[in-house]
Amino acid sequence: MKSIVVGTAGHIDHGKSALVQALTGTDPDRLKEEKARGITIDLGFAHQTIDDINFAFVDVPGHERFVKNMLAGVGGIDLVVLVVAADESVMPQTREHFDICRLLRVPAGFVALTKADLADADMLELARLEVRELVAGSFLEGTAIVPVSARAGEGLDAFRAALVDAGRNIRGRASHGVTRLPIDRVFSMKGFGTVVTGTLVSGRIALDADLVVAPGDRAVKVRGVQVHGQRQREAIAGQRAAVNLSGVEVDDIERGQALVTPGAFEETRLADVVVEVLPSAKPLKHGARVRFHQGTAEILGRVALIGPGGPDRAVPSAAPGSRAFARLRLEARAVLVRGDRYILRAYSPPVTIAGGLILDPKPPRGAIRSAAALARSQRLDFDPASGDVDAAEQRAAVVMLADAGAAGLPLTALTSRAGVDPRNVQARAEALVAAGEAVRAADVLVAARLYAQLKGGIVATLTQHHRAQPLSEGLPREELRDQLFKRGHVAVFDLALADLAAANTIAGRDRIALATHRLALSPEEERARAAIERAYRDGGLKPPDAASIAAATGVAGAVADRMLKLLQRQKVLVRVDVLLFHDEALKQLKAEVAALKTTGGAVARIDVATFKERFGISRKFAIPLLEYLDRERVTRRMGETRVVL
Ligand SMILES: Nc1nc2c(ncn2[C@@H]2O[C@H](COP(=O)(O)OP(=O)(O)O)[C@@H](O)[C@H]2O)c(=O)[nH]1
Ligand SMILES: [Mg+2]
Repeated sequence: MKSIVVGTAGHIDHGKSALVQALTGTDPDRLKEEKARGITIDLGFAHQTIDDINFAFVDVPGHERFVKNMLAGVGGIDLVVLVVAADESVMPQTREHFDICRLLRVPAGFVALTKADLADADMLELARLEVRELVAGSFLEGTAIVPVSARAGEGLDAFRAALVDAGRNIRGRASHGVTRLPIDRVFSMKGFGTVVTGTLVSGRIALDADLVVAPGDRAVKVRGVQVHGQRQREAIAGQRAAVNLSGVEVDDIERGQALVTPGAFEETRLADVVVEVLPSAKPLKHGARVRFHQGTAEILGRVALIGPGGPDRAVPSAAPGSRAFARLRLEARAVLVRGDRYILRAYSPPVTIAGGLILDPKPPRGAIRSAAALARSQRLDFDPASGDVDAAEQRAAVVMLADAGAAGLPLTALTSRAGVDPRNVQARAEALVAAGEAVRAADVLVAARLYAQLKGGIVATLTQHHRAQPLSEGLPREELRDQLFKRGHVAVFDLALADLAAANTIAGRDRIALATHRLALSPEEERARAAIERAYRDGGLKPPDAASIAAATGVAGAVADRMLKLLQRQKVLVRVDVLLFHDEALKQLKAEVAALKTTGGAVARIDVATFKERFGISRKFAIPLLEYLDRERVTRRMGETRVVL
């Protein structure tokens, strides 16, 4: 069965609650104080099935002091009934509630002319005219205006028909997306514990699901789900649900938080937005303190206008009726994603002044009074109702890639920040790569331009290094990273090296060099290198002393030192303890010792004395070499002897 959430809207005492009660039989005014004072203070709830549609009613207070409660209820509605009393016609909160519905882009609705029993034909006609004037050019233009009397019970059939009519045209909400239920009530139920209620604006909530209450990222488990007072296995988007939670106390949750899929939203105090200033409001000044409403939350914050501004020194402002880009700086964290709509009310008096669309819930800190910042906002701008959503999503991802720089944009941020449906994340990443905008390394994306710069930087740095130090075989990998990509994502750096190696541009693992790099030795160095290498090769297991190699080979001391280091870096000479051996001598030794094992098949043992004798070397060489063989796992020491492995 289709579920539709209907919100009432309209001035106080215009008969909203009476209408809901006449339709559903439930009095939505549930607080003692509401009964005593005869007014709605907080949200009221009731439900009714008409034809084959489930209507969940969210009844809101009309009093100007309780607009914040009205806002907590209107966020998730599919359809609004704008209630106008026929005897009073359009009043201030009729306008304010209507403005709010427009700014939030409530998708559908119609008008109820209530208290029809108190109005004669002329009054009714006047009210109709005023309503038509109010809704001209809006989503309610041309919709039904239904006279009703809750008291006399007249017009209710026509009202139900209008409700079903409007309901049929409403598209369902996305129940496959991420779960999000802005919490509007929290209470404790005997035998159950913590229960939260709200309108499930997207996704589903199933029994035993693991979700989080955010802001605060508190992990909870779903112990029970009720929809319209009935236990269910799950609630789906577009339904009002009561959810029994374990893992959290009533005192730890409040209205304004949301029950969401872990990691799917940004908890943020900064958001770049489109702001639409109401024509009836004062100019919205840069720096203005405001009340930010989104979902069921109300958070104080300030508006900073984005863009270079005019040449004058006056505080910039957004004119009434205009559309501008702004950065909201909130005083507490909000749970936001790109595409969310919100309302701004003035700090004092708290009247509705503007609303708009979240473009980026996690913008990079930095200057916003610039032409570049304005251009960035323009690239992020979009209309969720247009057909351009796919292109807009791609554009936004490109901006966010540029923001992310070398650190890269994690794939998860495509959902939490750019609002990409989790099922489309891989496709979006592929589209960015295919368009030449991004390069993917493990689970991060990096801007293609920056990646090209990194590769260019690696080649340039190595070129310079080889020029400055022709005897070096290259730069240690970590040093290269420190120089070029210190704050960058390591997977991106690794990918750049792998790409360059695959293209045969660079070579090496621990030390990176250009593939074309050849050691450039002077003829003198070449001779010295050859002489030293020969001396060690000839020395075999009784190599010369490094300190006297210069004298022994007739090479100048400084040159000999350089060549000794070079031969070690090239792994021609290998350091064992304080001695240097030619690599070939060691390889041959290992082979010969290992071969002992195969003669006879029995366990081969070797001790210092036989080792010295066999290889004709003194203790000075024998001990470090035997320990070397142990380290190389050719032998294992057992007391005074060694076993060949
Ligand atoms: N005569 C008449 N009075 C009504 C009708 N509907 C509501 N009222 C009265 O108008 C007052 C305000 O109604 P209520 O539903 O609380 O208004 P709300 O503030 O918009 O929710 C109450 O005293 C109701 O009894 C109606 O159809 N006819
Ligand atoms: Mg009421």
